[in-house]
Amino acid sequence: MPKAMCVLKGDGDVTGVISLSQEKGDAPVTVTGEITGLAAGKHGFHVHEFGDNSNGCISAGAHYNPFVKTHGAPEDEERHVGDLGNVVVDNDGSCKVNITDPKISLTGPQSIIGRTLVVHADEDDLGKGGHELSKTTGNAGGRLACGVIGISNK
Ligand SMILES: [Cu+2]
Ligand SMILES: [Zn+2]
Repeated sequence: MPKAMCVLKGDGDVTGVISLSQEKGDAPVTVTGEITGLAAGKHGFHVHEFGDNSNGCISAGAHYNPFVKTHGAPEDEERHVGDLGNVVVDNDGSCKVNITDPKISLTGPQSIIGRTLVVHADEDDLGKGGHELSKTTGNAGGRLACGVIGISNK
């Protein structure tokens, strides 16, 4: 089964290790792992278009959006493929990621391998916040850490 890994790093103290797996090409992808260094609360978590971190997380471009949709929640039909919603950080600072998503894939022409996972400073409003950025980024703020999604040997 296809498996992938992503190590999140940024300019600050935020780091993370994320594993991704998929039973077969059209099955949902399971995204699990742990992120440290984030403030308590919700933080936007997305697949961005490019596997380029040459100028930091900003080089990863916009949310991965091969079907030219508007930004939304993971459960919405109208969403970017890369829209994974928010990760939640407990009051003690721990953040366990456990997402199962039907729209991302690790195989085929819309595979996310070679693209970038980004965790943001602020909560993703899932397109519903009424801010001018809600329909493109969820107004999730700066990019605290990111990493290119690569093929895993585990
Ligand atoms: Cu993002
Ligand atoms: Zn989006």
